[in-house]
Amino acid sequence: MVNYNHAKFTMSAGTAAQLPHGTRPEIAFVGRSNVGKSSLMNKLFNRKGLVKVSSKPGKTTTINFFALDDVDFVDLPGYGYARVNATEKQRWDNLMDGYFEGERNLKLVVALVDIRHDASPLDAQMIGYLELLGHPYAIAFTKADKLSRSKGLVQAKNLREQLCVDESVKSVLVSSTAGTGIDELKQVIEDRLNF
Ligand SMILES: Nc1nc2c(ncn2[C@@H]2O[C@H](COP(=O)(O)OP(=O)(O)OP(=O)(O)O)[C@@H](O)[C@H]2O)c(=O)[nH]1
Ligand SMILES: [Mg+2]
Repeated sequence: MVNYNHAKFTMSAGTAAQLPHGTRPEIAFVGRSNVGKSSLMNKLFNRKGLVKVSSKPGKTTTINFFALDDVDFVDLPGYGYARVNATEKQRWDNLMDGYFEGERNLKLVVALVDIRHDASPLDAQMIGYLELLGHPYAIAFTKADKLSRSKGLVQAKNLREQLCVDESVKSVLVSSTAGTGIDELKQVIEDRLNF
C-alpha cells in the first residue's frame, strides 16, 4: 500500500543531465499546461502546497520528484504553453525525451486530459509517444467538477475515441477540488505497482 501521507519533495531536474538514474519505481504525471497535474498530486498527497500550483499556465518548468516510501511520484512540466520561446521549447523537448527515453523503472504514466475540451493535437501526440515507447499509462480526465456526472461520462468516451485509446487503457474522471475519482485513481496506481 502506498502511504500518500509520506510524500517528500526530493529534487528538481531542469535538464536531462540532471535527471536521477531511476531505479525506484516511478509514477509520472503528464499533460497540457494548466490541466491540473500539480493540483492532482497535492490531492493525492493530501497536502495543500507541497507541489506548486498556479492559475497561470507554465508554472512547472522542471521535472520534480516526490518520494513516498517505496515509489517516486514525478511532476512533469506541462506542454502546449504558447508563450515560451524556441530555446525554452527545445529545453523542454530534450528534458521530456531524456525522461521518457532514459533508463527508468516507470510503472505508470498518468496522462491528464481536461474533461471540458476536445483533445488537442498535443494530447494525441503525447498518447502516441507513450504508445510508441511502450510505457504503461492511464488517463485522468481532470476538472470533472466543471461538468455534470453524465456529461462528464459522455465527454470521457468522446475523448477516448479522439485519442484512439485502446480499451485496455484505464481512465478515471477526477476533480482535485471536489475529490472525485481520487480513490479510484489510487487503485489504478496500486494495481500497477503490484503488477
Ligand atoms: N475546477 C477545478 N480547477 C482545477 C482542478 N485542478 C486544478 N485546477 C486549477 O487549474 C489551474 C492549474 O492547476 P495546476 O495544478 O497548477 O496545473 P498544472 O497542470 O500543474 O500546470 P503547469 O504546471 O503549468 O503545467 C489552477 O488554477 C488550479 O486551481 C480541478 O480539479 N477543478
Ligand atoms: Mg504544475
